[in-house]
Amino acid sequence: MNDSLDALEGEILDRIQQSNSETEIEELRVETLGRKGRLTLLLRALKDLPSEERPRAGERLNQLRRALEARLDERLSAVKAQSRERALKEEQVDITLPGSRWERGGTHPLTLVIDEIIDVFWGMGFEIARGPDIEDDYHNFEALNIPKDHPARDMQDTFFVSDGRLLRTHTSPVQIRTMESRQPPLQIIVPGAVYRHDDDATHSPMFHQVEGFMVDNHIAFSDLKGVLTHFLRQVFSAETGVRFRPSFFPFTEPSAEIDIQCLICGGHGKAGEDQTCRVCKGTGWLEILGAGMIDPQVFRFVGYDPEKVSGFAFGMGVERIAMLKHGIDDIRLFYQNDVRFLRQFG
Ligand code: FA5
Repeated sequence: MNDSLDALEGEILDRIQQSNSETEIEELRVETLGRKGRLTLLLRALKDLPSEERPRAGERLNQLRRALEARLDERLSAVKAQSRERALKEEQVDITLPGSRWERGGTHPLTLVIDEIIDVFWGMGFEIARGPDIEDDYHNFEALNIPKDHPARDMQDTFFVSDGRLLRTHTSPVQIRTMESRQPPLQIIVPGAVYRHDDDATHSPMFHQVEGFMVDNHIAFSDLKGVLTHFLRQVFSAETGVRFRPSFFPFTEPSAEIDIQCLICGGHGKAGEDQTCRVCKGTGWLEILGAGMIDPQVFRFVGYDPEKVSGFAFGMGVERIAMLKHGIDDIRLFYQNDVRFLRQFG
């Protein structure tokens, strides 16, 4: 019995010494001292020994149990200490390293330009109105004096949604919606997204417009010229060339398109020695605004008396203005979300 106990003691002590984790030590404790442990079974078998051998064997077994318990506890604390030390080393924080920077977001260049446009008109007493992106045919076309099957509809290649509704092709429907629900005097601007089936360096399928209109008793074309010239001088410089060109819109009469000198090529129409400027396509001018005196027919649609009220309206492309202000020659850059591009606008 003594020999086999010595062998057991040797084996268990060896294994305790080699164990390197808390689980291993716990498993060893159960295997040896647990309810069905090897030593526990031997202790239980004491009762089968002849009574004269029992005290000595009992003493030896108990001494072995205490010794094993002590070594298991000892090894357990050593393993715990080791793993704490390892964790401390691995998780050590180098407080001398520079902290990681928080990237700060910035306002999108188009939002900056819209805000600037709003500011200038706000200064002239205009209020802001908004309308739905998904419009009905009546507000986008009919009430703006563009009847069904009229060729003027081709000027704004339209995305249709379901039930005859469409993505608004301009911000002008908000003119109608506002006049339907309010009476003059009105002095409103409408910033917002619009949609057309267009896609090249200066045309985007989704772009932004700011519509503006003023309606009262004696509004004249000179008011339109005054307001727009002041606006363009504020947003660009007083020296930038501006021209009003006769044009046609079904909802204004007379109508004009307002061009600004191309700031990309300086109005020369050339990008290099012999390359044509791709923004103004060699003309030296870029159209940024459509405008005119609100057509009497539009006033009739909203229930105003065209004999009593008059007004002007205009609509500008925000992207075009942003491109000119910042010398950007491709409209698609605004939507590609390249942070190197966006960062330049702070
Ligand atoms: C209109 O949309 C009229 N509703 C503007 C208007 C309002 C005229 C009130 C009279 C009275 P037009 O289709 O020309 O007009 O567009 C206005 C401006 O939007 C253009 O001058 C141009 O700067 C910009 N624009 C037009 N199509 C695109 C496009 N696909 N991508 C970017 N900008 C565009």
